Amino acid sequence: MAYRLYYWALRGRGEQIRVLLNELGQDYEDVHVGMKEEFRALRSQGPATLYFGSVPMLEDGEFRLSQGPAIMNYLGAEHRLMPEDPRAAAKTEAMVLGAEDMRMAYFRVFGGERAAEKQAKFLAGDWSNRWLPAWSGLLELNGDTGFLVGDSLTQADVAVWDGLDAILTWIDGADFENFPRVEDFYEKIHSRPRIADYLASDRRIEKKKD
Ligand SMILES: N[C@@H](CCC(=O)N[C@@H](CS)C(=O)NCC(=O)O)C(=O)O
Repeated sequence: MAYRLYYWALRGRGEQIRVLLNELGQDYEDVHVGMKEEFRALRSQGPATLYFGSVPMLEDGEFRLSQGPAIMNYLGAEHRLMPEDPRAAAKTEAMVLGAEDMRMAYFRVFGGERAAEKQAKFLAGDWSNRWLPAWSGLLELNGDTGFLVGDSLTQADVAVWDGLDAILTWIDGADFENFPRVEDFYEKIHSRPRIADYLASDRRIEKKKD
């Protein structure tokens, strides 16, 4: 049975899951939950449907899973992208969570009052001094295989790619200057055939601000 992904009709926290399902060649139903009545109805079903009243939620038959990073790790484990070695597996999970932390940092400056000012501060601060050096250093520590853990794709690569892509897309002036490793990584994941096909397809949610 095909997976069913419940999320808004936005990229947001759902997009990394869509990209991963495409990379895995899995069929899925992309359920675009309306942000008002539909979401309220789903949430009113309680934790059996949405553990914590939030989306994304993945349905795999009878099994329902909440929390974006947990969904990424589940799909990675189910489709054998997740390394078997416990330390490598833990590192992979840590990087999926790192991508989520980076996403939260960008959500905080995404819109609202003084967005341009906050975004400029983010680019000069955490983007340049924290996130780019971290991903670059982790790629180097992993022996420049082009992946974050080991020598093949894990769900962490997709999670991080998506976080980087969101920042490049939505924050004017964001780039990879002085971080060629991160740029190479971004391009390499972007051009994987199934991912490139998905990104060029009309299933990819268009660029628009909510
Ligand atoms: N840590 C959670 C955060 C989930 C979350 O905050 N989702 C937002 C949408 S991006 C949501 O459902 N907001 C509605 C609400 O909390 O009422 C995850 O990664 O899934």
